[in-house]
Amino acid sequence: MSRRTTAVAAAAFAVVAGSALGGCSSSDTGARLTAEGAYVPQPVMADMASGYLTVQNTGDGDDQLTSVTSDISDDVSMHRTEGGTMRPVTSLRIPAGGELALKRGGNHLMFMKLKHKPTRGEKVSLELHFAHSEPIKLDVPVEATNYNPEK
Ligand SMILES: [Cu+2]
Repeated sequence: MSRRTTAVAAAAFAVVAGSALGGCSSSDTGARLTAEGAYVPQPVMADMASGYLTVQNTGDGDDQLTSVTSDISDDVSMHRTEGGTMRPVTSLRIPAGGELALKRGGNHLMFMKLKHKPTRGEKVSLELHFAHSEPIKLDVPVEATNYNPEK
């Protein structure tokens, strides 16, 4: 009896874990999203960190990143960088057949009021929420402070 319950629970967990590993999500509006290359540089300050990632949309419908939640902060915002200044926005577009790139010097995530300062080698959990697609959960590595995969 209890053995059977355990097997059912394990199967259910495998399904959840499988979808989380893929980092993929689709919607009834035609968006097909994949999140990749996510990282958080080890922050210099104790109360604030940034985050970067790319969301690909291989579908034929647009979507929007509308919010991000995390285990290290209850206050995660999306920032758009224009002309050297950054400002918070309520959504970022992910065009059909295109991508939303959050990278150094450009649009990015900001984690405010950190519950603890993440250090290199640690993983930060992120959940991306979209206007149309199901959320994508990610375990994001904390990299060196100056890490930049673009260089
Ligand atoms: Cu910012």
